[in-house]
Amino acid sequence: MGILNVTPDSFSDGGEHLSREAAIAHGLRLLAEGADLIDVGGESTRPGAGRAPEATELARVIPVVSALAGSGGVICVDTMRAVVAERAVAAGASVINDVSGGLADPDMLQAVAGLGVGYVAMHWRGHSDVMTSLTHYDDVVGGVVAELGERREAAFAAGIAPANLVLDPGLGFAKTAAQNWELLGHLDRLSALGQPLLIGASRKRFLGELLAVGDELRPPKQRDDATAALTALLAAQGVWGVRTHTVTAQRDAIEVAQRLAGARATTPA
Ligand code: PMM
Repeated sequence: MGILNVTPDSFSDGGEHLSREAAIAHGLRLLAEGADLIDVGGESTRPGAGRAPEATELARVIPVVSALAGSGGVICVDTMRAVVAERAVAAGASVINDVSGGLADPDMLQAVAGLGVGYVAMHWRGHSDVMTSLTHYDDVVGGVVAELGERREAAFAAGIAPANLVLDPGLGFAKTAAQNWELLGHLDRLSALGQPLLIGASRKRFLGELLAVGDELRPPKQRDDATAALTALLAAQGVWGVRTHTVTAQRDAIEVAQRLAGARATTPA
């Protein structure tokens, strides 16, 4: 899933694709590099960010979705708003990626059920301006499994088909770096929820902390090799997808993981 942030302030690429033309060109580039889905977002969720007004989000996202629809890739829209989801699907999107898992907008789950499209429900505890204060868990893996399980039940109760639901632990959303690693180390417990998993690790701060020199974090654009290393390990565990800023390296990582899994599955002569 290639990331197309049409925002002035996303943490690693804010402002780079804010003009409609630049956004469309970047989306086409991600598809040419082999992305299966393009995730178009018009609202930054970096820690501390405030909400973008609905009209602003619509103005950023809808023209880009319309232009990319029919280009061969699946268009996904990263939004917490039911109205944006409805307008995006009318413009050609077929998956909604909701970082709040239906918690931010009480109309979202019903809207997605009515649209009959794919839905990514991410684990979330509150908006970006407060999420760094929401990192208390007795057991982060157990807590995220329980809370994501509740979102899965709410999605099913609203009428979203099980085949249309993907779950995401929401790395960095109300989680510390150590908690992100703990979740990544126990994905089998998230898989036990019975839905495909999407993982968004690309360029995130916990990778910058891992690769820091002294107090100096590795800058976001120098976290791509670590992102690809993680992608290979995630692909080996059978995750459904990775949400990423760079596509070629992730495709290569997935090829390596799949080829190795194939070799393991064959019995030596
Ligand atoms: N991370 C960001 C935004 N949207 N959606 C899902 N499903 N999972 C994520 O981990 C996720 C997301 C923040 O990253 P960005 O600013 O690079 O888009």
